[in-house]
Amino acid sequence: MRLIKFYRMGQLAAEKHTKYILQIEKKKDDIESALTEHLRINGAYWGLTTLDILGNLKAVEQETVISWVMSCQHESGGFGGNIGHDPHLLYTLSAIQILSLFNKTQILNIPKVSTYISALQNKDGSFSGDKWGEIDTRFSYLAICSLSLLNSLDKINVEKAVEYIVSCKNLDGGFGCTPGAESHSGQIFCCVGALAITGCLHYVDKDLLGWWLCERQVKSGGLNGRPEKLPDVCYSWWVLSSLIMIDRVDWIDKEKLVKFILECQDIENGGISDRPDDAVDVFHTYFGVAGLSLLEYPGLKAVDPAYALPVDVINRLFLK
Ligand code: GRG
Repeated sequence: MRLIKFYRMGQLAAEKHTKYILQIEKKKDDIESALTEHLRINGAYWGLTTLDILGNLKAVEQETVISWVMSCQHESGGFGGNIGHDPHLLYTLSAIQILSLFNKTQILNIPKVSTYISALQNKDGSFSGDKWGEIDTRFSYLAICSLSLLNSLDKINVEKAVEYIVSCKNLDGGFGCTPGAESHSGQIFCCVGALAITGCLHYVDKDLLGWWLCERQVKSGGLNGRPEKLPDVCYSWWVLSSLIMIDRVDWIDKEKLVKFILECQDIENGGISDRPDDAVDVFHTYFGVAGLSLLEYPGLKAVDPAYALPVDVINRLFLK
């Protein structure tokens, strides 16, 4: 019955999206590639995870990817966005996630990587993203998710880290990047994700936050990131994963959201964009495909809403 509903509204061009992702690597000279050179490892994570959700990770030359990822590691233990670039928590998580996809985290010097991450925790429990010191709840998520995947959460003060995240909770039930900062769906994903990973979801006011999150759905069926803003496929990840983690996903119209995501596909050349008829990119292709997976669209691997990796990858890591 549910399958019939999905097919009536247009289908996911899964093969086209696979081809689109596989050809990105070959187009190293185009403008998009030049602009994203500094965060290539992050783009690789989004692309490879999308391929895995689509069941096509085998189409990638695993050894080449792994040796390139390892050559992005800095002597401090952290990873840069590309070879020779400075390390940052974002790229360090992407490297760990890529190695997790290929079941290869054991090739890491785990104590060294976790020392790099734990050194970025500040006295109040917050995290800086790199040696330059900016603080943001995104960095709390990056550190907590990375260390959890490496089974090394004991290397940080988890209690303090949670305390800092809770101090960023607002009266509307959402979370911002620092205490008192406006609630935004992206930050909410980071805070709720970090609280889910550390077993601290009891700090979330689930009904209040659920209400704020479900109000992000606009007429077209798409979701926005905060009040009065335009819908964007990326929020099919940030909002939906948060709603699932707090068990309030039934509060939105899922069918309308599926339709919105499918309308953002480039049916001819593959890839998904932020809104219908805009240019596609690898990030929105992940957000669309992963969003559809969270909505239980047929034929896709299930994704873990906190770790942003396929559930089978997470089970393989934790049930070992
Ligand atoms: C592994 C899934 C995963 C994530 C890593 C870096 C990170 C952790 C999460 C980022 C969360 C975040 C802040 C997402 C929002 C990104 C975004 C679209 C910001 C745009 O903000 P505005 O103000 O857009 O330009 P709006 O939509 O509010 O107009």
